[in-house]
Amino acid sequence: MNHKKTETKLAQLKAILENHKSMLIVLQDNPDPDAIASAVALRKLANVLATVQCSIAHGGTVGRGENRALVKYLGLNLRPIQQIDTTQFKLFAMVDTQPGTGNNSLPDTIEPDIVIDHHQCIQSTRHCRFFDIRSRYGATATILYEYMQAAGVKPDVPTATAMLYAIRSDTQDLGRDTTKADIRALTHLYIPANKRMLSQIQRGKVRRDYYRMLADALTNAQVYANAIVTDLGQIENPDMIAEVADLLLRDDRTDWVMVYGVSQDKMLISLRTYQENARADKVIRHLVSRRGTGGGHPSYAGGQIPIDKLSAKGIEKLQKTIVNRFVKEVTANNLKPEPLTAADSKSAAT
Ligand SMILES: [Mn+2]
Repeated sequence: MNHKKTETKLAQLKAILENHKSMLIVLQDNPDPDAIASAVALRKLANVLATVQCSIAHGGTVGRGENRALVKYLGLNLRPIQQIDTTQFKLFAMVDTQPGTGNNSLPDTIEPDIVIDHHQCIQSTRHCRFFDIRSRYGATATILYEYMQAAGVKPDVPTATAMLYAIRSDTQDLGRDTTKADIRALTHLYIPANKRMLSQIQRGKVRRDYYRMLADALTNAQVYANAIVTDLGQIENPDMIAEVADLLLRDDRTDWVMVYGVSQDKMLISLRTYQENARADKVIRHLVSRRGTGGGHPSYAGGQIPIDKLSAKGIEKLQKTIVNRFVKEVTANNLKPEPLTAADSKSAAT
């Protein structure tokens, strides 16, 4: 997006902020580094442009070791949205997610005033007072970086570090779904960022049960020609789904991965692909159609299906359906899967 457009947007944003004393910034459930960094950047802008006090809230948990380390480093008080009295706020913002996408927990009755995101723009967002959706951008933090630059606001060291990490993690070090804007933002953020802290965050401590979950995920992984599917079962840490998906995509014979698990009455699904011109965001919407919600980016996407009304058998049936749809969509039909970790596995066809 050109500089002029960012300046226009910034002026609109400022005008909205100026009339308020406080704002609730809502993140996606189980927020990732991009959501966290974008919230911190928006809070900074709100403080500088209009002295607005911000609270940051989300559904789900921050489970991934790296993300917990990031939140700790930022000294951030992320609040569970269920514990927030939303009537205390007159101004609501959403970053890295949009109203009605199914991956955030802002009550449907509240329409956010401000939406800044890099996923495909959805209809309900167009009703909001202010929205800036740049679906080609690799990270929401890149949009916020451009706002800060246009506003002449320098990110402090922790904010710069978080934004740098956000862009690196959403684009996998500029390797997926990246634009020139992301590269420019990352280059500029690199100088002020705390590189040693960044390295420590990326090697954030994990809980002991991480290794058991990982072992289960690998043992359960099934290979369907060029695709791997694995079931994490009931999980306390939904971030694990995305983490395992990234790990499995590194298999040298695989270009599609689907990982799923159950958390808080929802079946959660992550998709990843290496295939050029593939559209993981479209595939996920097909997989969850009429049952849940899904979205994302060309090479990575996620979805969720409510299962609170299903029996254990019903859940099993649902999971089978989703796996079948996925396999049919991305591989040659009628393959018999084989375990990923079986000795000397070549391919399902042999
Ligand atoms: Mn993002």
